[in-house]
Amino acid sequence: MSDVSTNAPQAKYRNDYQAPLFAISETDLVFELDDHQTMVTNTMKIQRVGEDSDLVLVGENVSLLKVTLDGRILGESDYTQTEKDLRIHQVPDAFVLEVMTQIDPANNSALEGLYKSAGTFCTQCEAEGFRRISYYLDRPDVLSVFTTKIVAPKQGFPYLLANGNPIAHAANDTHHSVTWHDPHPKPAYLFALVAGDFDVLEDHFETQDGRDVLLQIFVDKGNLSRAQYAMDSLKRSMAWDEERFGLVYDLDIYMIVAVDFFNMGAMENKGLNIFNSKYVLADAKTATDQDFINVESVIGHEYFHNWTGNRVTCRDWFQLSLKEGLTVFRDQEFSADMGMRSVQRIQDVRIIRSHQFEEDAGPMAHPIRPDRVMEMNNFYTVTVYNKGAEVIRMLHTLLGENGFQAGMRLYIDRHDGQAVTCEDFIKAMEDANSADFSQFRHWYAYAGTPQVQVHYDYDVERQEGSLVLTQTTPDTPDQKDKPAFHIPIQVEFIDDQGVSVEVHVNDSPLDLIELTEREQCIRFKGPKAPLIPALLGNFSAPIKLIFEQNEDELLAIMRGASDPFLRWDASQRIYRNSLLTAIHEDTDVGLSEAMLDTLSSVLKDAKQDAALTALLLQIPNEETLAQEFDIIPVADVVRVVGELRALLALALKDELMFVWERTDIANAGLDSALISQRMLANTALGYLAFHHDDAQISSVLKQQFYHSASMTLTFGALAAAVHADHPLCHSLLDDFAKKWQGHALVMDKWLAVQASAPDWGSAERIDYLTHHSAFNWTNPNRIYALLASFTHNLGQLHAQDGLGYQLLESAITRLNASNPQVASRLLSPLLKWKRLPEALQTALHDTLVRLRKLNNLAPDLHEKLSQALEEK
Ligand code: B3K
Ligand code: ZN
Repeated sequence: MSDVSTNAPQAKYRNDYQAPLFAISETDLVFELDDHQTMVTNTMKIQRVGEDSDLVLVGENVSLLKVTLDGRILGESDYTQTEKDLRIHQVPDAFVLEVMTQIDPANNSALEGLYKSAGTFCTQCEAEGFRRISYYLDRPDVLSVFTTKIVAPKQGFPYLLANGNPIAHAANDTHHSVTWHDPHPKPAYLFALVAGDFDVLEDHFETQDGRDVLLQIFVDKGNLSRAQYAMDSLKRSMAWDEERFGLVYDLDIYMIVAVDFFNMGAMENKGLNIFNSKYVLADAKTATDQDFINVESVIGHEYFHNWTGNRVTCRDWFQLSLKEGLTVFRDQEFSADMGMRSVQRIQDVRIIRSHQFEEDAGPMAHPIRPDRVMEMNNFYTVTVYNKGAEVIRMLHTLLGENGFQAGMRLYIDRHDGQAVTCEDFIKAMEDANSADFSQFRHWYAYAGTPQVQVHYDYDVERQEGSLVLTQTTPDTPDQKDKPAFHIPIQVEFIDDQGVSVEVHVNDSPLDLIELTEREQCIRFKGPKAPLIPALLGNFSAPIKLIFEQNEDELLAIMRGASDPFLRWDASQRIYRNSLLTAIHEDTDVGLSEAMLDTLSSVLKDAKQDAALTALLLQIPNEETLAQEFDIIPVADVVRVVGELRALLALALKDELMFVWERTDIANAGLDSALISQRMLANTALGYLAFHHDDAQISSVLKQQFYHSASMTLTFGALAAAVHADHPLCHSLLDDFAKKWQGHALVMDKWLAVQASAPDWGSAERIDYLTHHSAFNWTNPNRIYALLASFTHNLGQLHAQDGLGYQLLESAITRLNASNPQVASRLLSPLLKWKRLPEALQTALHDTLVRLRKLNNLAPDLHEKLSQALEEK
């Protein structure tokens, strides 16, 4: 039957939450590992905690072999089995249930549950993967004490790992086993098991309460030296969490295993993190500075989950942001404290503006705490994670560091060992600070990006000014007529000398406006001089500010604001205005002399922070510009962004060369000054490479590509050449591939740089690359590098010939069957069909309709397609 509606997956609603009817105090697991016939014996001590009813356990893709209740083997009449659950009739109030299942890890291409990654057995159970291992109460509010015995051949599997501490070993001639016990009750999604052969990097950390923690990082043989940075990052994370949050590690061992096949970045399983090797392995030869930064941030993120996620977990999956928003905020602060705070902040904002605002404006828009979910894996989104972190950051802004930390302490004291809700978190923040966040709660409840319109007036004679702020939030698919939000807006003012000055409201300095009304007027007193307001300092709220300021005003902010975010933001507003003018007036892109002079002096100023200079020079990309339009004029967007790049390349050539020449290409050190210098060198070369016929620039490209000590610069040169379509790009691509073939993570860069290039990344080229030996349809990293990069290449994805859509349609069709989570990620950028010009709109709509009709459409895709096609 091909009727797509018969087996349609069902949506679940947050408001339907019901507490579990049974508790599982202990879970005893025995795994007898085998590629295709792994046997799992799951012995649970179960107690009834709710009303009298059958016990319903969930399971997917598992073969049930035997069920035993208090020692009695159950017959067919004792239970009912459906495709997704196992209902055991008439169970007593307390009993021991043993469920034996058989699973097939080697054929598990979805990488959920127990699967094989190259030669390693590993698990991924969040969100609902444990049910692919055994029948269970697979929900985060059922916490159990786990004991796990792993039995495997000695050959090939010398290391057998699970959560907690090892408590027993056994062996015969061919097989061995290790038993692990985790004393901390946990939901099944935090369960983990690994079996394989590794090199192990070991170290120790002594906690502030005197516990000696053994730290182990397991990597593929031969990769030990590439794990050192991850180890250092782990120790920094542990120290930072003690220092800044007062949170101390709670087991004697902390293990990290790097695997090559992994759908996401990493997983915070209790005491046994499993990582995508991309976020563990890094050395100067193979990793860029950004890779190192990512390793530190993901290592930190997973470590910080030990308290925000594991010790205090989520009651249900609608509360995902409780742990993710908070933990992203914590990892962002960690990175900021370790490295360059302002650069970190600007990069975080770029993610919100380019990806979260886009999601918020599309068919899958959802609040950070969603109300309706069909496939939970679809909700590991920039909204839940990154907007979730912005919401936490707003609480931090409103309460200050001390008030926020007081709220954190109360939250942890109250809820340690519990599965709780976002409401519990806000309540703790309120109670610790005697604050009222009733209106602030709207940030959890409503989707969409609030817009704040600003009117400003200043009377120099009377030294009085006013700001009138009006807020509205657009309708999103399930929500209309939204209430006013509680929005913190940080402000500063620049005077006619170009310096930041204080203004006052009732004699107190005005630096934070709390906008709570739909329209609010703030009156203040200032100096006897014209004043320019600079609003939304540090991006204090995830909103769109609509405030027309002229270029002189923006340049004054860019030169004089004390907040680096505001200086950068002013530069982006100037670029945006030129780009939009060129589209609206159908003219070439222009940039004023004043702006070019400002950029030129920033480049020539040796005292300027090089990283910030680089960020000031980076113009909005095509995707960001596209957000300005209801109907995206794809060709115009591509044209003007390209023109502005060329214009800057021409106008600033000497200055760019000047900063490039100051770069130390032989030093691969990782201190902030060197990282900043490389960032600026790559940005400069990115423009210089537009000079195709200039011998000096060709030689600079070659020098940076062939003779630098750091992958950051080698790859930067390649990216510059490919993105500018420089004649050298062919030979650089070839030489890079020759040198790095066989180094999958490095070759991912080679795939990604082509897929994201405006000229190079055509659908034909990408299609060709899917046949290259560096590509592999079963590994998510390869697919993200090539195909996900392509989905963000606006001009090529939406090319007139429709080849971009064809390429994605066939990739998604293929992945629907093998790895729906990955398929679903590729689908997201295609959902905005309504925002494309007519011809593209029809072609894209037809593509979505064909995908919707696929046989065995995975719930992940079903949910997105039915939302985008507005099925009701
Ligand atoms: N919690 C995991 C994500 C699991 C994703 C499941 N599809 C990684 C993280 O946020 O730390
Ligand atoms: Zn997380």
